[in-house]
Amino acid sequence: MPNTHPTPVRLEARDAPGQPPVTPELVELYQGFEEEMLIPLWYDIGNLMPFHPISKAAPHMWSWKNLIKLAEKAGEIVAVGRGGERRAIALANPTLGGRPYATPTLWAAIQYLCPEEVAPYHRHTQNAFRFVVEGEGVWTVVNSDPVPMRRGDFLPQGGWAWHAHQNPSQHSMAWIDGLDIPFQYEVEATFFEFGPEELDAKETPDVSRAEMLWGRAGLTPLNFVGPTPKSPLLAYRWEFTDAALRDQLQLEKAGHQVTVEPGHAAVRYTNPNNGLDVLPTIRTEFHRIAAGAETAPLKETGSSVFQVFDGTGTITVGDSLWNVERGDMFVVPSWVPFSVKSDAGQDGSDSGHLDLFRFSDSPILEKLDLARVEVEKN
Ligand code: GTQ
Ligand code: FE2
Repeated sequence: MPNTHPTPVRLEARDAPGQPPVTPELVELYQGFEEEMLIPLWYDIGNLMPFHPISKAAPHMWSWKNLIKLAEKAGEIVAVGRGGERRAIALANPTLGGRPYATPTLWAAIQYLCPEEVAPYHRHTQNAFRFVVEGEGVWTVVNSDPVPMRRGDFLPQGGWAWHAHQNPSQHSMAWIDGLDIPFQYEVEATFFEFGPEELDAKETPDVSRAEMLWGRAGLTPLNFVGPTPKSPLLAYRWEFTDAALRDQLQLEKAGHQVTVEPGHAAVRYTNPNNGLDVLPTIRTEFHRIAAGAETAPLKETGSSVFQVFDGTGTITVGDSLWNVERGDMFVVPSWVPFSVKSDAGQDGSDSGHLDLFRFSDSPILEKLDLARVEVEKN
């Protein structure tokens, strides 16, 4: 949390390279700066204007086995309802000051809902999404439109939409949330409102109204209120994502260059009404690395969070190396080289690719002309 008490300026005249000689006049000058709340550029600007980004965030991995165990325990002993709002447990990056920040801009959490529970309506300026790595039975309700959630589904919820979650089923369900909470907090642009305690839509249809209107690629309903900077499509179903990736790899095998690199198929979730990212601040993608394939080490400005959807492999982020399996989540900080290797399929077959869900703050960097990518030279 930022210090809301005034912090005095402290300037120590010191004998160091690039610093003026320490004289009584300099000491007096620095006292004047302190009294007037001034800091000269030459004093200590090094880490404010580095030659390249040096992230405060650490590469870090959270194992799903541990996350789900603790979420289940929270389900037993922590109620969900007005005030706390959500049984969401945030990933706290170890070098971000004990705050619930996965990266300097992104919130990532595991959320858990027990049978017959309802997480009540609220809305906020923060953009959000859900991604389901296992289970089903919860409907997320967005502006009165109930949207069922199942394994592999991606469900965006743009800022300021009313949303609640209900679990009419007889089993508990977990999923992950991604939001731009840290970003909006740092730029001080957040608003929040409680909604009604009772859900207006109690029905649990198989298909959301959003999918009925927007769920067919290339077909835009003529009678809609636009523009829609946040995606009006509220669910991107696993069957489509899976088929798109399968077909990319199949076309590649047939000799067509359609993948981002050999053995690496990928799709971005986009807003069907403008072709841009589903949310104005958060990019979301799904990557499939064929068995035995490896990605080129990349450095990018901005930060990402990944969740392993399926398969096993090795992740390298800077000096960190992790063996990952289903559900595991990890952080790639800004300008830290990142690469993935998918484990070879059993007995050399090409089954058993590594499937990765990814979200990042790239739309923010792109809008501000700050996006840079570099292939890491070995
Ligand atoms: O489900 O509405 O992880 O408002 C954090 C804030 C989830 C939600 C989070 C939220 C929600
Ligand atoms: Fe929310």
